[in-house]
Amino acid sequence: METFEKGVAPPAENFDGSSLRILIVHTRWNYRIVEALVRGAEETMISKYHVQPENITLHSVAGSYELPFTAQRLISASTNTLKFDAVICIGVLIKGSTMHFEYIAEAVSHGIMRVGLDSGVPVVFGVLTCLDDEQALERAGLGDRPGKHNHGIDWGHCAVELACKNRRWK
Ligand code: DLZ
Repeated sequence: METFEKGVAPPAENFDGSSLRILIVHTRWNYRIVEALVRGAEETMISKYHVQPENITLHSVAGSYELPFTAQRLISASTNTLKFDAVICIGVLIKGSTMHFEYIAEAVSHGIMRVGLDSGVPVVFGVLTCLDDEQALERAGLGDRPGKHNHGIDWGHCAVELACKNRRWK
C-alpha cells in the first residue's frame, strides 16, 4: 500500500509568530494524551515560528464540554488588556458504551466554531474524537502503531497561520 506523510503540510509562507499571544485551553480528561498534544502544539509554535514561551497561556478545564465556554470567556476577558491572537482548544473524547460521546462531540465542535466566528479570534479545533484508546494514543504520537502522528503539531501550525493572517485581515 502507498504511504504518505500524515497530518498537515507546513504553510508555503514563513510566518513570524514572535509577537503572537496564544491561548491553549485544554482538558484534564484523558490527560496523558492531552498533555502530549499540548506539548506538540507548544513545541511547534516555539521552534518553527518563534512564538515566545511566555506568550503562550495555558488554561485547564475538566472536560471537553467546558472548552467552548471557557475559550469564549477568556477571549472576552482579554480583549482590552492582553488580547489573544489565536486560541487552541485541546481535548480527547473516547467513545464509550453510551451516547455521551456523540452529544459532547457535536456540542463541542459547534461550540468551538461559534466562539471563533462570534469573537473574530481564530479558535483551532484540537479535539480528538476517537473510537478507542489506541486511536487516541496514535493521534497524540504515543503508543506502538507505526502510523502514529501527534496532531498537536498540526494545531500549532494552524494557530500561527490563522493568527498572522487574521492580523492582516483587520
Ligand atoms: C462525561 C465525559 C465523558 C463520558 N467522556 C469524556 C471524554 O472522553 N473526554 C472529555 O474530555 N470529557 C468527557 N466527559 C466530561 C465532559 O466533557 C464534561 O466535563 C462533563 O459532562 C461536565 O460538563
